[in-house]
Amino acid sequence: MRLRRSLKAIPLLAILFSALLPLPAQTADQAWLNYQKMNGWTLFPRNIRTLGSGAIEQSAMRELNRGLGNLAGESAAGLSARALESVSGETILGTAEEFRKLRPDVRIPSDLAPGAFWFSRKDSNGKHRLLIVGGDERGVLYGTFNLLRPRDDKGFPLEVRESPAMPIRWVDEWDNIDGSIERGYAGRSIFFDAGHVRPDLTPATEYARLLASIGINGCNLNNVNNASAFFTPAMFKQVARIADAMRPYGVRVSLSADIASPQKIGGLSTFDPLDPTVQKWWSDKVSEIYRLIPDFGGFTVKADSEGQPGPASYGRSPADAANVLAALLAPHNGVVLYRAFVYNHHLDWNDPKADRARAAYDIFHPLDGKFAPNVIIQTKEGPIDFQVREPVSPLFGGIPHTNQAMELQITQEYLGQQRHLVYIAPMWKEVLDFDMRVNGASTPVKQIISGQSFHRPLGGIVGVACVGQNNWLGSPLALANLYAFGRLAWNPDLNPEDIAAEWTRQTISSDAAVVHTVVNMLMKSWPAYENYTGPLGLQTLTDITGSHYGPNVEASERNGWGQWHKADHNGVGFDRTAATGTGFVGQYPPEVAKIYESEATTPDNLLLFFHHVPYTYKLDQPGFGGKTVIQYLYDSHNDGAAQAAQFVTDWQSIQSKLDPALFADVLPRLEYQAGHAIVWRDAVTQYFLKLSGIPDAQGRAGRYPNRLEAEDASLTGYTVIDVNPWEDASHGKAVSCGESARKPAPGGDPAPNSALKGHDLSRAGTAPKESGASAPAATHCSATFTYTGQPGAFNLAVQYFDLPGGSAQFTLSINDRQTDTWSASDHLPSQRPNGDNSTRRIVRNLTLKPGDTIRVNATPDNSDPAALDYIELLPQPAN
Ligand code: GCW
Repeated sequence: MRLRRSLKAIPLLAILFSALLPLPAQTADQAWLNYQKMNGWTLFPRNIRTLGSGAIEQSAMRELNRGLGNLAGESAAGLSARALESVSGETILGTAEEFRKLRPDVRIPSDLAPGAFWFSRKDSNGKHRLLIVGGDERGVLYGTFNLLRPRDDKGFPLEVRESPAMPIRWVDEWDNIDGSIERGYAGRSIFFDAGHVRPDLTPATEYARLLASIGINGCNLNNVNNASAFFTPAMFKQVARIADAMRPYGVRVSLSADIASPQKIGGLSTFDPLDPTVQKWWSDKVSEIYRLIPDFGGFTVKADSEGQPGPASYGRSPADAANVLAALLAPHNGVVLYRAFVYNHHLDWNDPKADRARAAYDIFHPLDGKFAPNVIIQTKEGPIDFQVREPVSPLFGGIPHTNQAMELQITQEYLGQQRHLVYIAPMWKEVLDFDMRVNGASTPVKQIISGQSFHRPLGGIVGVACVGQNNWLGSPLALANLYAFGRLAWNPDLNPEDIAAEWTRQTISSDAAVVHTVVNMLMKSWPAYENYTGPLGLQTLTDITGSHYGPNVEASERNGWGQWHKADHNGVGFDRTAATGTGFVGQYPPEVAKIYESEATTPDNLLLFFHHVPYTYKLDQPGFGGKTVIQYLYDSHNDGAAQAAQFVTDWQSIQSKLDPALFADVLPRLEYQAGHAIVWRDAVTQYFLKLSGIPDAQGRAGRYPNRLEAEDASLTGYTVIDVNPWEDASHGKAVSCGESARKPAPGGDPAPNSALKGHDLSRAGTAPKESGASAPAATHCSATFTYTGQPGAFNLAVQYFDLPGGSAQFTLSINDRQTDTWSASDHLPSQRPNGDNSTRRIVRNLTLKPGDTIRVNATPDNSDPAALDYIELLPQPAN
């Protein structure tokens, strides 16, 4: 699909050239800037000119011409006469200042702020005139993109005036200098490769276009971990090329800075921010950068966090470190985004007062008012780490004399890593709208970070995007998150559902049924994911010391990382109250603290974040059905998995209206998600069934009547293994072919990028060693099951583990007749069979009678031992 779309958009010569290149460069058309799709939506006079000659204004004009190109192409094919007529006249673009100077005859608003725009369409003397006026050049560009955006049925407005809600609207990329991306799920970096900036930066320009189209004005290019390698003269020169590539779209670049750089790469004996030689080092670096990149945005800092060094090594505070950098950046209009993600990752799980959630407030609240005017404290939206649901970080209410930005994660680290459909905007919206009640007054978080509540000059929102070479975010529907992030950064009052519709019209189709269905899928996706991963404030019950992907309930206990849920035989949840818990609740302003302090008033969807309750605690709030906590856990996981299955049906229901390539790209992703949601459902419900000893009133947890377990089958070559964690396999066991032939990755099973993050896996205690099996390696294995049920027609699910490092082959035969064959060639996390890689293959329309044999034949490949969990007979849908 990517190839096909981009080919449509580029001229013939480029097609000829591109045939010689290995891969077509990705373009903004693959996301939402596809004017072919938006064709005919916006009619504007074709005679276009700009009053200024600046690069950004020229980009605006180019953008209109692109849109027009499509319009012209379409005209022959049937624009109505009226529509054609309406495009005669003139379109004029310019900043307010340019209009005042060059076109004093034209009346424009007198008070457009930077980034703001006004456009108006008028008839005068029988001619149409479209004016696009910006508070500055960026405003002209933002107005242009706004004009080109397809709207709902209300049609094209005659006049629009908007301004951005907050000055900082940035994306962060966690790109490493070698081209890998921490928490990136869409391939390699578009900026860096093998220690250099890539020669072809067309994708960087296309990315800037995408960002500008939603009003994003900054991009921090590199990972906050291990940033010092970027601070060399050679690298600055290369980064300047990226700045050049993005500048025409008004996107300023910035860099993550490693506080220890003066020592790590500067050869100094110290990195104490208050040491004069250290300050001189930074000063030289800042001068060097601005010589090359005059509009450089500034530095993002992760310090004293997860193994990254920081000022604490010298007894200095974050304010000391931030202010030193800020003083150097200030003359250039640069800023420091100092991250509040600072916590001790060697906490004692047995200490009832230890609480990672407290860290940001404990560290930064006492520093309120001590930061320089161009420092912005960048705080993750919740107090832990981008979990499926967290309360809003109390720090937003705790530093009223400090500039603040909220950090959100667009890349779906804990939200299914772009393999699961999760539209995050509804979650962001809840956070942005949350009223902190600072000093007993209305202080919604969106107004705090915009600077409005406490009259701060700076503030904003930062989205960790981690785009890569594979269609920006990997999965086509995941792009709705990048789009929604920008739209909410521009205007946090927008409604996520409207944004979803807007995105769908631009990206997929404006057909009413398509918009309805896709929006419905998007809106249901976060609740579904929350339901099957970690409801009631439990957070994503994943392997928090490893992949952050599949289920691993036990991983969030007994480790130093503080992402705990404190489940035991009697109850579950983390007591963070002031009265009996860690006191975290006391960090909120009194009105909010009062709500969270009591079980009864804490919203049920956050209950277990704040309180430890017995499994039999009744959830009385609307929507929770008066269920006990344990029954709600069982029900929500079943509901979530059912909803994931429904996404497949929803998508199929609009097949005839979809671009076939898009349909075919998305369908298997949704099918995979539906299968993985079952893995999640079973893992979490089995786990809590065993721990609590309380059965599921509906009898589902731990009981799988239609399953035939691989360990009970007649096995040739296969050996029975314990899966770890046990809850990731049906009854804790699976079979594995050629165990001894496997070469696990050295050091066991680290998290992707764990070396970069500095996650201390030795402390985790959850990464089991490989079994030291010494049996000779099998090259083929089979598991044979005998069907004993009623004759009938079935779909059959084969649940196997698709390990990385090899493509195991599977075949399914009924009575020795092969009915399906496939290879396990996905690239899922983890080197061992577990919930990260447990995968479902559905074979449809089988007829079975008693005595039939069902055989799974498997051939392992390299480090993929073709491990198998079970087969399951699914009743066939009526049709
Ligand atoms: O979410 C966690 C991630 C790390 C990340 C860290 C952070 C860049 O697991 O990969 O490191 O947060 O935000 O600094």
